[in-house]
Amino acid sequence: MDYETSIDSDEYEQLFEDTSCNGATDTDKNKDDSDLDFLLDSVSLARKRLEKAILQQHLLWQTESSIHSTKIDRIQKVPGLVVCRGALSPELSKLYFEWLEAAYFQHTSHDPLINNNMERVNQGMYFGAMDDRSSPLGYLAYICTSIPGLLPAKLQNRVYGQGIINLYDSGEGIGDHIDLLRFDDGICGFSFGSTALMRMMPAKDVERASRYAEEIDGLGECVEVELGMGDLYAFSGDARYRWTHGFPRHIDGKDNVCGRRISVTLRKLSTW
Ligand SMILES: O=C(O)CCC(=O)C(=O)O
Repeated sequence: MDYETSIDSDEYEQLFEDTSCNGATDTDKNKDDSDLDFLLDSVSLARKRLEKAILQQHLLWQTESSIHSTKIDRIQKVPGLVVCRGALSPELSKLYFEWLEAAYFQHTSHDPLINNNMERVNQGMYFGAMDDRSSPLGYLAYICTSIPGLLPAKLQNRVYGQGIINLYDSGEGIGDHIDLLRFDDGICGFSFGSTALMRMMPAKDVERASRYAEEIDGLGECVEVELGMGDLYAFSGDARYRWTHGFPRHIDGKDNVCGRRISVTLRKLSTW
């Protein structure tokens, strides 16, 4: 099985269990089989479309070297925070969004309050070397290593080993936190779908902030950064270790995410 998808073995078993334990008829079983086929087909179709576009992008870059002239913004108030607007084209970003939705969140309702008695699946994980740039996550990692200045030189050429895929529907967010210290310096994130504001605050207690989201007090001024479709951000140094980041559910009484946002963050495990 493609281990980048979140269709885990429990889910497969559940599909088959339901038909064997409940006196299911052949018709029920055929329906479940066809649901499963449909699910797998839609994931592989979305992936094929994306991989084709990635290949075309590679060919384009070989001739235009545009990746090397990609512009980055350094957010002065947060040392080590860099944003690269439109790191991925709108077309490619759309294909990423469709593939991520199909592969990881196929059964997750757009309404966070509807869960069909199941735990809401809003996160997927990938472990393994992301060194194949023809694969969807490998290509994102390749971009992070290729844009000059995105990360300090010593962190630039690396193989990322962990990806987290987060889903946010309207009114959802993630508490202010610092990523676990077991991950190395240099964390990159891609934003797909709806625009959202990322909030960054200087952390009082780094150890605590890396364990307990939302239970920390910021030291002072917070910095908000808008992230849209295809944008890439990177944290190193202070931005990684001394500032928290989070996506508040609401800002000025309004939903921060309106619609659906999916992010992919890439990390490398620390070697200590
Ligand atoms: O959604 C994002 O861009 C950030 C996700 C995040 O903070 C995390 O996975 O730790």
